[in-house]
This record gives sequence, C-alpha cells and structure tokens, in this order.
Amino acid sequence: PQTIYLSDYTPPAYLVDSVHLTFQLAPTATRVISKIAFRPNPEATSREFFLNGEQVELIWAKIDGAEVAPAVSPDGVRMDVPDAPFVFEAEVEISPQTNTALEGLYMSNGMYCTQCEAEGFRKITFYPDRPDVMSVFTVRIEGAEPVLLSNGNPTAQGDGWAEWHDPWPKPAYLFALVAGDLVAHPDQFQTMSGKDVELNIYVRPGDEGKCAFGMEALKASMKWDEDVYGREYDLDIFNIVAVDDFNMGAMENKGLNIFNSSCVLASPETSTDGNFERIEAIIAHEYFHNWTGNRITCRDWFQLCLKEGLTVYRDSQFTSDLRSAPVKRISDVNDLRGRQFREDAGPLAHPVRPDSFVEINNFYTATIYEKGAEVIGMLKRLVGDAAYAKALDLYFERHDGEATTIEAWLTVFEDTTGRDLSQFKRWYEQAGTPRLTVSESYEAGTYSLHFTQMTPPTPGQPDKAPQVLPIAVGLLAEDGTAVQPTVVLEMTKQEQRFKFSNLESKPIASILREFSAPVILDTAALPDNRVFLLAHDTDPFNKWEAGQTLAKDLLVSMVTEGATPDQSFLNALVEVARDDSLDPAFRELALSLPIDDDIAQAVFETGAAPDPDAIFTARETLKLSIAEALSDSLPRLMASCQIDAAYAPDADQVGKRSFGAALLNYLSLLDGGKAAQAQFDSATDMTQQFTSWLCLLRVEKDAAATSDFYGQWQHDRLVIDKWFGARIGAASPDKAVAMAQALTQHPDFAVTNPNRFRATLGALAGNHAGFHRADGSGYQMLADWLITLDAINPQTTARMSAAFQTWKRYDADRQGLIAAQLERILATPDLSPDTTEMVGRILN
Ligand code: HT7
Ligand code: ZN
Repeated sequence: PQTIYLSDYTPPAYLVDSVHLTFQLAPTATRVISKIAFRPNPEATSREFFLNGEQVELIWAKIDGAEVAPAVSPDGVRMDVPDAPFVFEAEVEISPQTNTALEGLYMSNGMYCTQCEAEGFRKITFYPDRPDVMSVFTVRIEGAEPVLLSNGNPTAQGDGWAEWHDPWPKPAYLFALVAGDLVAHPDQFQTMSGKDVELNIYVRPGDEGKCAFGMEALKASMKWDEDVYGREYDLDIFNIVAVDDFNMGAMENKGLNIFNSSCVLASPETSTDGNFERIEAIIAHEYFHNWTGNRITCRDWFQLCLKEGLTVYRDSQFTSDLRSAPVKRISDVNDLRGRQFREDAGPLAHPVRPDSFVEINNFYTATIYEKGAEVIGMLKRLVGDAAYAKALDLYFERHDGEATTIEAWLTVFEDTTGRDLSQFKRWYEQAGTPRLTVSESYEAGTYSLHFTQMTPPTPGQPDKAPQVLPIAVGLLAEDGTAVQPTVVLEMTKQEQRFKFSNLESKPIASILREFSAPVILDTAALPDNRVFLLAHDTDPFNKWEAGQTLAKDLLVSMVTEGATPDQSFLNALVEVARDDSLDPAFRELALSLPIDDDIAQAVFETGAAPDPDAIFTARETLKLSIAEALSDSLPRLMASCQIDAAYAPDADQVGKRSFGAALLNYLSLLDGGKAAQAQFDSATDMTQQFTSWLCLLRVEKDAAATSDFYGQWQHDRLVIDKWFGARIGAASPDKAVAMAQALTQHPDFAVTNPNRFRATLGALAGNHAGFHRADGSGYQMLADWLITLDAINPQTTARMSAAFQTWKRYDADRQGLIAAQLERILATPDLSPDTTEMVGRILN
C-alpha cells in the first residue's frame, strides 16, 4: 500500500461540468452508463487524464462519441484526451450483491444502496474520485424496485424508472442511490424564506412505526440551523433511508441521507433513552453537513476535520440547546477521554489534520471528529460568541460551493478578528494531549496560578511546541461563594503565571471550567480541594470532575496499594445524590464511576502495569461501598424518579430514568436484584426494561430474565443487538470469552452485519477484564474474527482492530500474547490495506 502526503497535493488536471449516470439495476450485473463533461483545469500542473475505478468492468468507452481503448489497471483507467473540453462516456458492470465491503453500490436485505465516502464512488464507475472535483449530477435509475431514489430533486418517473437532478455541484463522495421495497414516513417543512420542503424517512415495511421521532428530530434540526446559523435548506425534498447493513452511523449524501437503521429507527418499546438521544444527535449531524460538508466541502481528505470537527461542534451545540448543556458537556468529555485521549496516548495518535495516510477510511477517528470539535470550541471561546458568529457568516459567504482547507477556515477568523492564529493552528498540526500542570501562591491579597504545559511525543512527532490554551478559571471563598466569576486565561507559553489581586483571603480555584481545553490537568501541587469542589463548585463540569478524579484516585490506590474506600468521598457523593436542587441527570453522572479502561490508563500513568482483575474487583468493591453509603436514601431517591406521564424521551424524563437506573444498580447489590426483577416484570418501555435487565445480568440472576428478553424480542434485530452486547458486556471476567464464543455460534449471529459483529466482538473488547484474561483467550478470539471479517469487510475490521491499541500498557506476558495475535493478523494472506495499515501502526 502507498502512503499519501498532504504536501503532495496538486489540483485536478480536469474539472467536471456535468455528470449523467444511468443505472440498470441487477444484483450481480448492474450496468452503469456514464456521460461526463470534462474541461482542462487552468490551475492544473499536469495534463494526465486518470479516472479512478476499482472492481468495475469496463464494457466500452468513448471520447466525444468515438470509441477509445483506455489503459485499464486495478485502480483505474488512463488515456489520451483533447486539451480542450470533451465528453467521456462509458458503460461498466458491477456486482452489488457480492459487495460485502459495503462501499460503493451494494445490497442490504434485498435493497440497493450506496456508500461513497470516502472513496467508494470509484467502485461504481470510472471517475475523478476526489473531493475537489465538484459537479452537477443527473441520474436515471432503471429497476423493478418500487422506490428509486438519488440525490437532488425528482424530475421524472415511470414504471420501472426514475430520474433525479441535483443542481448543487458536489464531489462524488456525496453521490447516493437507493432502490428497494420501502415505505415512506412523510412530512414537510417550511423554510425561513417560505419554501416548502417534502421530507421522507424510508424504511423497510414493518418499520413504519419507528420513524416519528427521527422525523421530529429532522424538523428540529432544520429549524435550529436556520435560527442559530442562518442556514436554509436548498432542495425541494430531503430523504432519509434506513439500511440494516452499514459500516458507520449515517452518511450525509446530498438530499438523500443514508442511515444505519440503528441510528434512525426508534420506538419507546424497543429503544432506550440513550438510543433516542443518539438518533437525535446523528440526524442533526447529518443534516448540518448540508452546509458544513456539502455546500462547503474539503479540498482533499487531509482536511476531513474541516467538515467533521465543525459538524460535531454544531451537533453538540444543538443537543446542548435542546437538552441540558452541562450534561451534554460532561458526556462529551467522557467520550473524548474514553476514545480520543486513548488514541492520543498510543500508537494511533495523529494530528487533527494528519499529514499522511495509507487508507483514508482509517482516519474517521475520535481525533478528527471529537478533538476537531474541541478545537472549534476553543476558537469560539478565544474570539467570543459574536466574533464566532461573524466568522461563520463570512465562511459561508466566502467559500460556498468550494472545496477548501483548514487554512481558509482559519483565515476567515483572522480576517474577522484581526488575530494572528498561526500558533493556534498547532492544534491542527500537533498530535497528543497536552499536560497542564498548575501550582498556586498567595501573598498580600494576590493569588497566582502558575501553569506549565507539555505535550508528550507521539509517533513521528518527537518535539512539541506550546499550544494556545484557553483556561477558564473561577475562584471561590471557603464558604462556597464566588469571589471571581469565570474568566478565560489565555496561555500561549510553555510556562505562564496569572494573577488575581485585591482578594480578602486565599481563594479556592476551580480550574479548566467547562473543560475549556482538551488537556490533562495535573493539580497534584495544589491543596486537595476536591471534596470542597464536589460540594460547592458552581461550574457543573468541575463539580462533576472533582468527584470523578476523587473516584479515580481512590480506585488507583485500591488497585496499587490495597487502599479501602474513603469515607469523606462516600459522604460527599451521597450529599450530591441527595441534593434535590441538582438535575437528576447530573446526579446520575456524579454517581457513575470511571470505566475499567480509564482506571487501567490511570494505573499505567503511575508507572505500574494495570492488573485487569484487580481493577474489576476494586470497582466492584467501591460500588458496594457506595451502595451501602446510599442505602438509607435509596427509597426516597428512587421514589423521586417516578414519572406519572406517558413515556417521552425528553431531558426531564430521561434525567429521572437515568438517575433511577443508577440507583437501581446500587440497590441490586444490596437486595440481590429483587427491585430490578420487579421493574423488569412491569416495564412498559425499553429503557426501564433494559436497565433492569442489565442489573439482573450483573447480579447473575440472568437465567429467567435472559430467556424472556430474547423470546420477547427475537423478531427485532436492533433489540437483539442489545441482547448480544449486554450478555457479553455484563458477563463476569472469567465468563466473557465463553459467552462471546457461544453467541458467535448463535443462529442470529451474522459476521456480514456490522451492527451484530460490533454488538458481539465489540462487547468482548469492551469487557476489560474479560478481554484481557491472562490466558490470552480474549485476544485470540478477537483476532480470529478480525481475520475472518477482513475478507468480507475491511473497513469494519480495521476500525475494530483499534481494540488492541492500548496493548503497551499491560504486563510483558499480555504484551507478548497481544503482539503474537497482531503478527498473526498481519501474516494473513491477502490482508486488506485497511487492516494492514492499522495493525502495522498499532504494532510499531
Ligand atoms: N461523513 C460520514 C463519514 C463516513 C461514513 C459513513 C458511513 C459509512 C462509511 C463512512 N465512511 C465515512 C459520516 C459522518 O461523519 O457524518
Ligand atoms: Zn460527519
């Protein structure tokens, strides 16, 4: 496989004015007839004419009507062309039925669908498959399926055919086609300028009852983008299609978003609150791409964060506005630390804008998405809300219709604010999580905070320069009152001191409020004020953070020094749980302990090799201590979570149910699952049913509940994914591998379905102590299945191989066992470039 470098970018030799595509659909022999109007690009540095094409069989090709015989290679075609505008035509044959990689045109449960990002269009026909070639597409679909969809607006249709025209120039990665026996859940939306837009969610017959929530989320997203960013929808129709076999969550194809059915279908009986929230966020994310991604796209794939970071940032703002901003912030930071910091800390670390890659599909990472969004949050904090809004207006005005770069994005902010963002740009260029160390001093009414920043080396980047860090700080008096409301300190140097004067006494600092920069904050040199901050901080993020760091430190000392749970921590936690002035959703987050993987990282950072069984035991022990400390309060608190209204996945109800579930979890440790069984038996929605079932699985009273759950839901594939995931995820460390083995033999297991594969093998990798069994059986099982899957679906295989990325944390025996499995994967004949790149990077 070949490495591609950002520094090698050259403009396309030819541009495309229009594309006409005709699809004659047939499962193993679909014909695609293309007619593409090319013209030489005046900015090009070469006149070489090359069209990407993979796994497409060329039937014939013509230039300006005359048949030609291009030089065909496995990655495309080359030929001589006029040095003037010309029309290229071709007919090719492809086989959607046998396309198990789920890239290009493929079939899922008898339905045709496409996935073209990043480089899937080249599996449909010969084309300059790069994002800086934007063109207007007209598509004719001929097929027996009742529903035939493509991008843009419908222009004509008849028996067995339909035509679509998309007036907005787009790169090939946004092309989409769907054909199948589908039913629509229709609605409409009137845009801010009074235009009526037809909306549809297309699903397989039987799923119609699961579309209403997604449709409401879509309309809320359309309205929000108008209200907050002034962005109006630009076609007559917006279609969403649910597909069962899909590599990721969803895809923002122009006017025809395609969704993994798990990310759009929802009903109270079959979906948890978490599913509803995720669906709402993903629908918003894909819709927001219409402006940040589609109208303004990326010049090349190195600029991926331009659309993904910004769109994640926008969907987080949307969720914060619709639900609770502090709860959203805490869950985003949890996610960032669990996925992105993990990536930054290991062999897969890369900059938000990478400078090289082998397989672009391997770069749809937490760094590009989540750290990319954090960078935008910092930029907004530094320039202020008004300047951010002005800069965004300028971005849309200046770059509409373009395929552009991070440089163009930052220039818009420089032009709006007059700031020099050259140092800030390091956030895009430098990999790794900065470590921010703080100490304090107080003298004669002046309080000083002294910060030092350091970013550890990452692969290919041994030396790091200081970053611009917006550090939000507030000061509290000993009685908990605010003496200094939140201010943003702008750190630019490696070491910097900030002073607060005219204070009556030494304050208590609350540092990095709202998690204002994606750094690891080391407060070891400060007095330990965490119990105070857990009780008094007015910044919800830092209040939660105080509890989390206390819990994490306690767990680490339980693992490494045999410490026992600390009473002052337990008391402080119980006080938070009992504080009815706090949002129940916040209290649930405060009661949740760091996951085993976080504890393992924290143990590793003390210089010790994490022992997965000891971590599991410490967490269980602390859970029991919390349960005991909470026991007197449980009846009152659980009663306060009762809801006397019909199920709704709104913030209020979700908060109560999630707090109630956390309490039930603790209660189960004391009553052996009695209350959980009662909730399971009477549950009328999936959240109540699933959370109580999880409690039952954990206290190993699973026999009856498990079979009931499967028997009740075996007809519903999305619920059965939960069943697979939960049984493996909740299995005790010594049973997880055996459970996963048994479930891969279950008739409902399907290696070809990414959702089911992730539910099974992803759950094994997520069961920390189970996966890291000392005998290596977890590693072997995952490697076996990755090898099997690679021949079927390289993209999902490569993504899931990241489960091994933390391997250097563990003891020498485990490292040896993992390395052997990684070597075995690499030695597999015909291993895909995707998996070869990922496993190679993990090993080095
Ligand atoms: N822009 C999309 C990213 C994507 C993708 C989606 C589905 C299947 C394969 C894919 N490869 C890349 C999704 C998004 O970020 O919105
Ligand atoms: Zn996206």
